[in-house]
Amino acid sequence: TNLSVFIPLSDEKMMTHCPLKSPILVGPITVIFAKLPSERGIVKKNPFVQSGGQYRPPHCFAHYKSAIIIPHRNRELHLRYLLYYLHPFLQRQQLHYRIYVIHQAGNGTFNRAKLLNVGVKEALKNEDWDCLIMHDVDLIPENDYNLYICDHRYPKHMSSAMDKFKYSLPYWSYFGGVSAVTPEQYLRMNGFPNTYWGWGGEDDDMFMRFTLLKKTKRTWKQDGINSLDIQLISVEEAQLYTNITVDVGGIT
Ligand code: NGS
Repeated sequence: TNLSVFIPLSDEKMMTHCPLKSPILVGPITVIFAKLPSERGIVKKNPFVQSGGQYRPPHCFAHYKSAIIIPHRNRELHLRYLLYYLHPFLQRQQLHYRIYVIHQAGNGTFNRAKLLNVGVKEALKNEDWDCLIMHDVDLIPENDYNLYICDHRYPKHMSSAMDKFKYSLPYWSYFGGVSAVTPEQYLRMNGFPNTYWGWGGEDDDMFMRFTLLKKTKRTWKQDGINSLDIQLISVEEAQLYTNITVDVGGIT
């Protein structure tokens, strides 16, 4: 007979890549801090976000995989607003992403860069991310044309126009706020310094790792991911983010 048989392709096999430019970007949005959104409310608004704060576009293959790494302690309200705005922002960019919150246990001096090192290390256990986005908890992106993806040639500074700096840079080498490096760039710069306790300086050190100036010139090879010394306390998959708690020790 001339009869043939066929097996229908599963949805996954029929799925194509997302368009190179996401068609659902909206550009600038108005960020307001009126009523604090509830965690449940955010979960409801983001039905495709999976446990651990992970998302893949449901109808197409993402071009880019970005891990968002947020150092954190006692900034629950900031975190809530950030999650409220960040999840939809990343989904409009049609990224495969996961949000990691790195929580510093105890009351010792905060160490942002060390928490970032922990976040990178843990994130790379989950997935071969294309891009690591280092994100302050108190900064909210206002325009989704600012794509949370990496540039393979250079580390990228994402928050180059912040309201508190009148939408320009406080100084030309400013690398703080939000910045993006590929895992390859991260390894090449020996990660981030572990030795900046309390506020300030660590982002300048991170910047210097590429230009190798001043103190960093002497320290970057010894102080980084190769010297990271921490106690991991827990890794939990919350609904809106992966919650990593770590004891980073004290001033050494
Ligand atoms: C510099 C700090 C940076 C900091 C920047 C902006 O002075 O870590 O100010 O700070 N460098 C040193 O302390 C060496 S801000 O205005 O955002 O509070 O990011």
